[in-house]
Amino acid sequence: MSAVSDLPVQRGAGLATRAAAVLRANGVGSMTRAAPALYPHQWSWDAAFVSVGLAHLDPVRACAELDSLFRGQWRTGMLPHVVFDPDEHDYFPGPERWGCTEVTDDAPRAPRTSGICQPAVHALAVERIVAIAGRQGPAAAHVRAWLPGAYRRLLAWHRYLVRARDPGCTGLLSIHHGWESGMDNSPRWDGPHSRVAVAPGLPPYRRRDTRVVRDVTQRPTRLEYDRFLTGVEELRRAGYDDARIRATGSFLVTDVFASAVLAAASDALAGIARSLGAGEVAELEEHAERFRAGVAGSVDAGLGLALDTDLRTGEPLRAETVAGFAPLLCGGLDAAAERDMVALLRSERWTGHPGLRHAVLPSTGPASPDFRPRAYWRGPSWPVVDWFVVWMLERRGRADVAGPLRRAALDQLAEGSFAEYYEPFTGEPLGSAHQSWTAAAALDLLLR
Ligand code: 9WN
Repeated sequence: MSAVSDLPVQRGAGLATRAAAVLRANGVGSMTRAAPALYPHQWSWDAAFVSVGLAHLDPVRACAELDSLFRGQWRTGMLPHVVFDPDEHDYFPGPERWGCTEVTDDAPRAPRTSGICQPAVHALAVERIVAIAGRQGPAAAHVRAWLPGAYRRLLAWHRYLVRARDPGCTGLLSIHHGWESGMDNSPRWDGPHSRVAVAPGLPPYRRRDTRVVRDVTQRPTRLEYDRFLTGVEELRRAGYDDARIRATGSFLVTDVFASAVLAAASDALAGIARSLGAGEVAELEEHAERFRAGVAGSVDAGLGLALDTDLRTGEPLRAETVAGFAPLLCGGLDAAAERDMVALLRSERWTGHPGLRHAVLPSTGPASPDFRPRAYWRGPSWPVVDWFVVWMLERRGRADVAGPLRRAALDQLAEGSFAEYYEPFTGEPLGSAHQSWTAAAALDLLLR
């Protein structure tokens, strides 16, 4: 592990050492808890991000992290959003609440999993692991030997998304639950969530998150949580059958951020296919183009951001959130439109807002009426998101845009608690401490 960063060298090296210690401490066998107390299982997109952090320490362990996640892959190809550690019972909602194996044969008997998915960042993580492992030495040889198997699993995952979540070939993925977006209570979903009627018969439950994060202003509200769990009941009753959910589920939206992730991940997977001499290159390139076009076509001229759509009403969801910058992740805008979007990103509505402690991207625009600086996905800045935006921009050759964001993200992380998210005006760390993906973000931003 060799530190290269814009932080003074010793500070950067110290931060990388501490980040590595967090990842190691959160590891249980070949999986890493998303966070030690709040999320004591393996989450899907967390595991992908974590695997990139781990690759800097031990590429073999990075591969094992993804293998562990893919053990939860469903027969349909779906990669579930949580793979449960069988030895950990103090989490809610756990496998019993999801009840997947009780209602569908598509879910594996073991490990137990949830019944929904998250953004498909995994092929991008694999591309990065291959790059970090390099071409020489035993780690590189291990990754090379592991890659064909990983590729087949990723291909099944991508094909599931394309088939089941965009059956009309629109270039936009639909999601069935707010948790699938990974940005659970974002104002993006306020309209659609308001139409999720909390079931009178919702089985009682006791939240665990608010016993770990005692300041309830940092977590989703009671009503939001009731709606999340109503969604779980609906999906379980539909047997986690995508076609049935599409026809009857009360929450059905396109997710422009997840669609951009799939476009970029399809580029990455096409590159992997090419390197392996696999036959699906053209298919994967077509997926990338389709979703890139879908994302680019979602930009709202007034807001200057890409918007999701409520598929139950046909209405665009006019929230100013970080997801609106989705086209910057995957490309697809013409030069003038990209210039406008970059200008918006740098403007006082976003990273140039004079109140920000660090010029990072808050989850909701600080000038938007929806902005709440402590409330989870309604305003706090999430280091994992900044890292991902930096990484995608650099991947697209936009180091000019990525550079300042990268430096600001590292300044925020230098505080050293590896918080899940931060109050953007004060820099106060919020949510979980020692969050695995935040440690991974620090490592990759420092060591790239
Ligand atoms: C529900 C693990 C996960 C992240 C999500 C984040 C949060 C869970 C929660 O934590 O979601 O899946 O209980 O709030 O929103 O993006 O993957 O870190």
